[in-house]
Amino acid sequence: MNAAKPNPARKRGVKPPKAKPVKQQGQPRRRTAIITGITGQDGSYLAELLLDKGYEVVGVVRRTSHDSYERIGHLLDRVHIVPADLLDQHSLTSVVRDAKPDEVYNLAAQSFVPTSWSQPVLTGEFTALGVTRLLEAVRLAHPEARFYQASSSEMFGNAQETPQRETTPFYPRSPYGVAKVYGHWITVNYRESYGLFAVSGILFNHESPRRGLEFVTRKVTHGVARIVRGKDRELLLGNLDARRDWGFAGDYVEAMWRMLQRPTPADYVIGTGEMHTVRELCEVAFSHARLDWRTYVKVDPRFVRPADVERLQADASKARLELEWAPRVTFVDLVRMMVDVPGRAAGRRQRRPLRRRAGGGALGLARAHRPGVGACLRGRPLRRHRASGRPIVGVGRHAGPGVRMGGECRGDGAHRARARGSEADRGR
Ligand code: NAP
Ligand code: F7E
Repeated sequence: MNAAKPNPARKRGVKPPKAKPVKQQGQPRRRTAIITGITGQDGSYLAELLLDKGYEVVGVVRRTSHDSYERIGHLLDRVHIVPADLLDQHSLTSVVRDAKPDEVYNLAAQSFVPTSWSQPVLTGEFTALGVTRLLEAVRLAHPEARFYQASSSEMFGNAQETPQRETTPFYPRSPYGVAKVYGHWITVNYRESYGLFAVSGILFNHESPRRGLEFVTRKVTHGVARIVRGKDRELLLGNLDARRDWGFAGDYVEAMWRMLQRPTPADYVIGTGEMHTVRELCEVAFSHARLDWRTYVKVDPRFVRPADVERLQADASKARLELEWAPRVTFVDLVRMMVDVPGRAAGRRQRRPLRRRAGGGALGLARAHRPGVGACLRGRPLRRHRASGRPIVGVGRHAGPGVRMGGECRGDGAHRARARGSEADRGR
C-alpha cells in the first residue's frame, strides 16, 4: 500500500475492499496484522501502534448502511479496510486466507454489558461464537498466524479473590461476561488442541476520549462538558459504589502487542492495580471543572443493572515481569484527559476549554497547553509528526505519534478533532 497516495474513497466516505497487502518489489514483506473491531476504541489505538511499528494493517469492518470510521478517519489512507462479519464464517476465512497475516487481533464484540441483558443471544453470537469462527478461519486458512483474544475482567464478575490474577476462578455476572468466558476458553482450547499461538489478554476497564458515550467514564466526563456548557442540569447514573480498575486504552494496546511477541503463548491480566468507585470518578471529573458533583449527580434506577460486578482490581504482576508492561497514565490524569477532550469529541459545539478562571474567561486546558506536550499555541503547532509533517495534537502528555488524534490547529489553542466519538456527536 502506498501510504503517501491520497485515497479517493476517503472523500466519498466509502472505502473499497482491499484484502491483500501488496508486496513492494525488492523489499522484504512487511509484517501484517488483521484487526477485527478496528472502528472501536481499542482498534483505533492498536492500528496506530502497529502502523508506527511498520505493520501492514488490515481492518475488518462489518457492513452497515453508513460508515463508522469516526475513530479511524485519520488512518484510512494507511490501513486496508476489508468487509467481514463475526457472524459470517466465509467472510472471516476469506480475509485470513487473502491477508496471510502474521498476527490477528480479535477485538470485535458486542461490548456494552447492559445490552447483553436485552440482547443475550446476539451477544453470544458476536462475543462468544464469533471467537470460534475467527479461530476456525485462522486454523483452516493460515494457522501460522498468532492470535489475540480480547478477554475481559468481567469474567471474574463476582470475584472470588481480590485482586484478580490469571488463576482467579471466573464467576461472570452478565450474559456479556458469560460470552467472554466462552471466548476465553475456546482460545485456550484451540491453543491446546491445534497448537495455535493463541492468547487471551484479560483486560480490566480501559478508557480514553474515544470511549463510547454509554460507558460510565465517558458518560460522566461528557456529562461534565454538557453541564459546563449549560446543555444539561443533572447527570443520571446507576450504582455509584461499583469499584473498577480504570486505565488508559493507549497503554493497554501495547500490552496486546507484547503478548504476541513472546516466544510461547500465555494469557495475561492487564490492569493498573488501583481501584476507584464511580463516586470517586464523579468527584475527580466535576472538580476538574470546578464543580461539586453532589449538586448534579442523581441516581436513577434505570441505570442499575440486574446483577452488577461490585469490585475489580488487577494483579498484573505476571505482565509486569514477562511482558515488561506497566501502565503510564494514572486514574486522575485519565479522567482529566477525558474531561479536557477538545472540540467535537466532547460534544458537538464545544469551542472553548472547559475550565474557567475564577474571574471568568477560559482557562487553557492546563496540561495540553504546556509547551512540549504536543498542544499548540495560538496557531503554532509545537510539534509535527516526523513522517506526515502534520501537527501532533492530542491530550496532555500523551500526545504524540503513538496516540495522536487526527485534527487541525484552529489558532485559538483548541483543536478540531476529525475522527472521534460517533456517540458524542449523537449527543447521547
Ligand atoms: P468497542 O469500542 O465497543 O468496539 C467494538 C468493535 O467491534 C467495533 O469496531 C464494532 O464495529 C465491532 N463489531 C461489533 N460487532 C461486530 C460484528 N458482528 N462483526 C464485526 N465487527 C463487529 O469496544 P472496545 O472498548 O474497543 O473493546 C475492544 C474489545 O475488548 C471488545 O471485544 C471488548 O469486549 C473487549 N474489552 C474491552 C475492555 C474495555 O474496557 N474497553 C475491557 C476488556 C475487554 P462497529 O463500529 O461496526 O460497531
Ligand atoms: O460500567 C457502573 C456500572 O459500563 C462500569 C466494558 O468495556 O469494561 C466495560 O464494562 C461500572 C458498572 O463498564 C452507570 O454499574 C454506574 O459497575 O463503564 P461501564 P463495565 O460494565 O465495567 C469491561 C472490562 C468490559 O469488558 C466491557 O466490554 O459503572 N455505573 N452508573 C454505570 N455504568 C454505565 N455504563 N452507566 C451508568 O449510568
